[in-house]
Amino acid sequence: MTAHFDTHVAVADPLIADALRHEKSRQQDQIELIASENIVSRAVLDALGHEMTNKTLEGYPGNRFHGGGKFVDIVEQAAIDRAKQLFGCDYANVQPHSGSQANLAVFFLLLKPGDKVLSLDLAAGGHLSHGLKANLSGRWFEPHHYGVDATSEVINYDDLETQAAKIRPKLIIAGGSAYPREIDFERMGQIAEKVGAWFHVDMAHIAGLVAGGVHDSPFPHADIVTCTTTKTLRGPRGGLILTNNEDWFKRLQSAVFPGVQGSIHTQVLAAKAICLGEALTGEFKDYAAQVKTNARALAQTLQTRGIRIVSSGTDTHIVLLDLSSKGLTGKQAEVILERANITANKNAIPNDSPRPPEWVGLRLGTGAATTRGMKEPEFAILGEMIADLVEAEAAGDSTETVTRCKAQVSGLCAAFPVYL
Ligand code: DSN
Repeated sequence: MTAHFDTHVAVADPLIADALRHEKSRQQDQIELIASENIVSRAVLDALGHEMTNKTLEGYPGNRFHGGGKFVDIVEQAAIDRAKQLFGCDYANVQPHSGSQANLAVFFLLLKPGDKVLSLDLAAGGHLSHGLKANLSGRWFEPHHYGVDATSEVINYDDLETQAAKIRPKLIIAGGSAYPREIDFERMGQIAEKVGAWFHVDMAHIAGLVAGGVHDSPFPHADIVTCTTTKTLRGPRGGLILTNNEDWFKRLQSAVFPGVQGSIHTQVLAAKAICLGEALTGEFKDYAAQVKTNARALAQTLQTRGIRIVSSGTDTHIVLLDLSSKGLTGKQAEVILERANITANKNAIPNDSPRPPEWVGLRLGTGAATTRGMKEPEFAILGEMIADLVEAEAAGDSTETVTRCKAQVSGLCAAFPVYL
């Protein structure tokens, strides 16, 4: 947090200053294993608190509806150029306020109300913006979902092909929030082509792994790609849309603005440009590789301790635990971990209950703790602690284990500070 924080916010609004201060300490004192989180650089933080936030602008660089935009133009053009370079594509829209809004703009571009969409089932790791009934995407379009193989818990592309041929969707979506395995974008692109569907990849969770070259790129297989700049890409809250299709791109600009958004979050554009620049460095490639290595180390430790890992492992930053054999729900595990200052979230696993309180999954992710500098030995320690906590809670007596793990977490947090 910048130096003026303590004075300006504390004077203007003590309630909020206090909450901000506590949140900052919480981030230092807890180990973050929520798979969608990360720790942005100081440069990204500074941009988010910059006076650029005062600037109202609509439109695109060189073609704005308001005056005074020449410096935002520089920022937006840099973000566009860096996104294209990073992901190897011809066109980028860097304005979406979130991943869900990026997806909404894609639907606005490609679909009419009632069109069929085929996406990964939420319980198999999909995302709510891909056709959940409670989301606009599930109300305005006709959602169909593919799952994972009952035994391997990995997408069965032959089954997907059969299903797609039967449904004939207008759009096939790959990606989600809790799918731990590498997605075969080439095969999915072939399936989409065969059934006459467009192929949309939402790489929100894995964008940093793609950027770092440790996960296959959706290009050239996807027609259109969305992502967030948070998560493994380690940037501000916001979205991107990428494509190689020039005809679409012109319409896509209008689909984002004025289609689903108004004015730009100008300061976020600056933060996005910075994060995309950071992701182009060799240092980021090393980071992305370490994220994957750490996830494997965590999964291996937990597996050795008898906790079932959905799909028997991971190819990404995500490790999804099935706690049913331990007799715990995901929520119970989330609570016991948090008492020891480890944060994670309950999650559905394939064929889980439709009721979130009954879910038996716990989702872990390695992005944030890897940014703190933790490597395989620390992730092995974390795995042991998680297994200890789960077992103690299942046995009905976790007090001592919580106290011990909390002290261990405190040591790790001191050795690996969030900001140096
Ligand atoms: N989709 C939610 C998650 O994965 O946690 C938020 O990004």
